[in-house]
Amino acid sequence: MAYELPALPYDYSALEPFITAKTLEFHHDKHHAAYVTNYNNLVKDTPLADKSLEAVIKEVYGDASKAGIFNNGAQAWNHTFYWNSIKPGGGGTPTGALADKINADFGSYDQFKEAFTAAATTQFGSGWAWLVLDNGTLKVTKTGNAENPIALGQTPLLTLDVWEHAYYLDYQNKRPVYISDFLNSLVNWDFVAANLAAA
Ligand code: MN3
Repeated sequence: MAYELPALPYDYSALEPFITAKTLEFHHDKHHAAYVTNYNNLVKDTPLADKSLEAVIKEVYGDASKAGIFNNGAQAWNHTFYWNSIKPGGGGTPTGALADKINADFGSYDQFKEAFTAAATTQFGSGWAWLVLDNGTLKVTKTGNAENPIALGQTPLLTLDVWEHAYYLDYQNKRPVYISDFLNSLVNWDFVAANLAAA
C-alpha cells in the first residue's frame, strides 16, 4: 500500500505574507511530493511496503544499506508534521495544560521561545527544530537532514523546517526572521496541545 502525499491543510495563499503561495507550491508539490514518490519506489515489492511510515522510520534508522528509505520516509513524515504545525492566524502563546507544561519544564514561555529560536538558528545546514516529549519532559531539539524524534524514541509535538527550500524564496538568507514569524504568527498550538494530550 503506497503512502499518499497528504493535501495541504489550508490554501496555498493562506499563510501569506509569512509563507507565500509560491513557496508552498514548490515545497509541498515538488519537494514533499518527491520524498513520497522516492519512498514508495524504494519500498515497493519489499516487506516494508505494508508497514506504517512510522514503523519503517524506526526500523531502518541507522541501517546504512537503507539510508535512502530512511531519508525519504522521514522527510515524507516530517513535512506532513510541519504542515500541521503551522496555520493561518497561528502563533501567540499556548494555553491550558500545554502552557502549564511549558512553564513547568522551561520555566516560562519566553524561555521556551529562546531555546527554540536558538535550536532553529544554530542547526547548521539543512534540518529541523523540534519540541518533543522525552521521558515525560518537554525538550527543544534540532536534527540534521531527515533525522527526526521518532527515530530517536521521542514524541514529536511541534516542528519547524529549516532547510533553505522552506524559506529561501520568501526570506533569502534571513532564517532568523522566518523563525520569529513562525513563532509569532504561524505556530498551531492546538496541534501541539493535541499531540501532548495523546502522548
Ligand atoms: Mn522541507
